[in-house]
Amino acid sequence: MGEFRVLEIKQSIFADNDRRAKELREELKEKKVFLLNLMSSPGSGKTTTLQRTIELLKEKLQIGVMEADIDSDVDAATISKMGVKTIQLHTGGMCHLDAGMTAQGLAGIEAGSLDLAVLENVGNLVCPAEFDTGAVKNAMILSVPEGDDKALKYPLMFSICDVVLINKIDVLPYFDFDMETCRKNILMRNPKAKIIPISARIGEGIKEWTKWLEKEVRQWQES
Ligand SMILES: Nc1nc2c(ncn2[C@@H]2O[C@H](COP(=O)(O)OP(=O)(O)O)[C@@H](O)[C@H]2O)c(=O)[nH]1
Ligand SMILES: [Mg+2]
Repeated sequence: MGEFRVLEIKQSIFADNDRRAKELREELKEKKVFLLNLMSSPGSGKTTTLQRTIELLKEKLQIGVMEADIDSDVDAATISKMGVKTIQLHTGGMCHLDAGMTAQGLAGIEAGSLDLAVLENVGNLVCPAEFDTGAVKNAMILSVPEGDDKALKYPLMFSICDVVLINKIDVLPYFDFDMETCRKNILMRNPKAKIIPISARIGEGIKEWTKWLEKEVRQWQES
């Protein structure tokens, strides 16, 4: 049998991406642009939460949104109606965004003039957690119908998130979802996680979330 080398491609992909993500964060710092990476399963409420967030913050912050999707522009069409800069990023089948793709999106949206750029990542609890996008903070949404045990099943996603929004609390009476169990499971994965129960539908909790976000943006810009 001939000799051959084994190349650990995955590791080199991650190392390259981590380097690019670090550079991107430094560029964002210089330009005083805060990048939020918003992740969740499909249908947990990323786009709806963004709509509520934009309503409360668009008079205070210049906001731009990057809508990542495998192949559609439904969410970009929804968000662009809110009167903020919007761009659709087609990943061409990829289940996540990496730092290079995010940098292309930021250039496409001319993010230099923004206070807050939001990346709505591809709906998936696995792949997006593995790739640092260069974001200043990672947020994820877990919705009530998905169950209170998700942090046990997707440990990496919960461990890399700074904030977890528990969405769709308006439907709590109809699901076997225990808020305290959910909190306990999240904090077991990530004791530092900020947890905010919300309903993007009726607006509950959105003020607390936007207050947290605005404070983080100001801190990033002033530090
Ligand atoms: N009952 C309820 N439905 C919600 C809430 N937030 C979003 N939805 C619904 O959940 C579905 C998926 O929401 P969407 O924002 O598109 O999720 P995304 O795929 O994560 O962007 C839509 O039918 C929304 O109207 C909520 O707080 N409560
Ligand atoms: Mg969406």
